[in-house]
Amino acid sequence: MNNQVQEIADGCEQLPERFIRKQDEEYGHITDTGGASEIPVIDVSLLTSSQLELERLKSAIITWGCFQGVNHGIEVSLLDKVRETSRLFFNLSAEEKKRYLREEDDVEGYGNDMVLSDDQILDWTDRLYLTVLPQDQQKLQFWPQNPTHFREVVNEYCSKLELINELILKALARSLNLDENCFIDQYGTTAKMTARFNYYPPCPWSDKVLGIKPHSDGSAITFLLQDKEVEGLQLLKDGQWFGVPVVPDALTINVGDQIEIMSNGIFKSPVHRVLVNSKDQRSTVAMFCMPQTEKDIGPADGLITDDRPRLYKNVTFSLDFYFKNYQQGKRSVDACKI
Ligand SMILES: O=C(O)CCC(=O)C(=O)O
Repeated sequence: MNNQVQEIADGCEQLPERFIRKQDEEYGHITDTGGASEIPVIDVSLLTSSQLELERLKSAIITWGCFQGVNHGIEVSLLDKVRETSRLFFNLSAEEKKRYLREEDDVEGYGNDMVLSDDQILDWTDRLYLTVLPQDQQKLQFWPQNPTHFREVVNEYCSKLELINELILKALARSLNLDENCFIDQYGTTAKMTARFNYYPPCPWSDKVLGIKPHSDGSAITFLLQDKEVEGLQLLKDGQWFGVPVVPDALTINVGDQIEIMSNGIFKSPVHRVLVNSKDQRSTVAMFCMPQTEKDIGPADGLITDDRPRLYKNVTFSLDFYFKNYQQGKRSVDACKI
């Protein structure tokens, strides 16, 4: 198992080779950036009542695969508690954090990249990865006991996200003139939510590393609670990288590969990456909502027509399948195309 990036960053005089990114292998030789993006800000509270907001949501997801959700109903004090809880965990001593270390061949727990090949480039980040829903699948041996309120805060946050997730899935279906339960029905009754607490230490060689390599998410919907001050997330659109600004109190919400498949490619699961900062640390909390991993999903019947034939096979999204593609810099969803 590698040393944690936080430890490497603390005592590092030379950048270890394994972290040096190969720009020419990252999604087609893209070197320039499109600057700050204009990712639409969507009022989540209007999605059940306003046709205009629904149209704006549809356009945001078709164009960017992503939006900044405001008026989502989660109190700012809870968002702050989630950030604080994450910060307190990463501030623990290396020894204490290692009590929650993931196993070598699994993602769940504290650690960094699973190394699947000798030439794999490592991400400049440490993470705590947990299954949060359904609650009976939580592996509590990986849940920090310090800070003591960790579990309570995370459970409260994810029960609120569950409601927003349902609202958005229904809104996405309605925006395509489908029955509003069309995507939710594919979820089945026990949907899954996983959490990734990301910590990016400052890196003196910030232009030579990536916090997270380019990838799309294997989820249906992802909710990202961004750092309040430090930016770093970028989205790939039309061959250019665009920075995703921090919008106060917003959740940055993107669709993942499973919605791309269910929508028969109308909605795009965006490729994104994370840059790191040379002076400031950054931390974020990503929550991935998806059907259970053994659940078969496919394009909605109502979206397969003579003009738009089925573009994807029916698939189950296993973690192995996802992470193999991720580490090779490939979108899993592209492997599902017919
Ligand atoms: O930290 C971020 O800004 C993005 C995190 C992310 O893409 C992920 O955890 O998959």
